[in-house]
Amino acid sequence: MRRKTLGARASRPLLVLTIDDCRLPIEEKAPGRPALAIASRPSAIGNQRGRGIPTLPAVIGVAFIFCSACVLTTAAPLGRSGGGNSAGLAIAAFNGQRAFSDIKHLVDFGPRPPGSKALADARRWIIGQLQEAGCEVEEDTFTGDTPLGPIPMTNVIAKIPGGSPNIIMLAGHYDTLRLETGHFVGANDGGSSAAFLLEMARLLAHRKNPVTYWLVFFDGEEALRQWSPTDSVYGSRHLAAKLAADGELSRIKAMILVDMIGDAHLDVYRDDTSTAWLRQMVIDSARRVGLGKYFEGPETPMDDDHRPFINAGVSAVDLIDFDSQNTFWHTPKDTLDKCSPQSLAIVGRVVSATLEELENSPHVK
Ligand code: 1BN
Ligand code: ZN
Repeated sequence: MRRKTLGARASRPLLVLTIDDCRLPIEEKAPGRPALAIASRPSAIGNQRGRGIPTLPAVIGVAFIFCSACVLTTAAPLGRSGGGNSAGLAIAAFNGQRAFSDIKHLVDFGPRPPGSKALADARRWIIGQLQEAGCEVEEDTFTGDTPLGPIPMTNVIAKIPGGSPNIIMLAGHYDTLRLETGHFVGANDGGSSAAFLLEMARLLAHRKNPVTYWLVFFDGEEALRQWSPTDSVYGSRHLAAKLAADGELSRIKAMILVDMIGDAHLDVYRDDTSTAWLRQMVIDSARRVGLGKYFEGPETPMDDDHRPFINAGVSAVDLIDFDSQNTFWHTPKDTLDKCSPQSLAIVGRVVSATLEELENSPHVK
């Protein structure tokens, strides 16, 4: 299995400027790695108080800095509104550091298997974050019929209205594996997907979206005893069946599932069970923004929360980095140090570019 470090793969320097709100980004640096990810905070320029009438050199200087920043914004791959679409509805820069902090918050709840108090606490926190971002939130509670008996489970759905009733669904799981032999906190497996969705919710909730977005946090992705078609993906099986029964499933025009995308050694697999056109759109978008090399992992079939939706006829893609199977996957070593803000930012950038493309595609319009 290929293992590559981000440092070796980072080819272009980061500079992102969001002109509309005049925020300059800060660079995120993990020890020993070049900066690659995206973050933002208020510009020092914007915060300076004027004192009297500015001199001509000062005016020229400010104009020069502004123009330089505009040029760099256009040139920097991570800073572009990558869709290349005509709508011009760029999604704001994904803050990898904030998503990484969210993983830490989730890990601090401890092991979060279905039905546990820790998962209920984590869910309350997730819902609070979504509401703070301005999202309308629904809890989809059901009973999972598991080999360990009936277990109460709850999917969390943030619904963000848009110009069209057609839905793009972003999804991931927030439960963690029930590991009886050790302390499993699932920083990457369960933590990174939930943290990723929270950050995307913040970005999409503050945008005028041309379509409706649903961000779905699945419960019960993990097997309770042994992964099988019936002992796995409880939350997504329940939701797909419920939406089909309610006649709402046909509104979902595309589903992007993320799983284990916080891995510091990012290598997203090309899942063979994903819908071909959608998987290709993600890869093309990644290449367009200069991040294609992170999405060229092994081509292999993956079983995950997209399965019930694929089976029901929904176009879906699973963005999953399964390289961790060789090292820390489903072991107590799945801790925060295995994740990085850079990986989250890369996936955030690529998913954002894909969304901008999707919104203008005949598949969704
Ligand atoms: C993802 C995270 N999965 C479990 N935890 C699904 C999966 C199952 C991935 C088997 C690979 C193999
Ligand atoms: Zn798992």
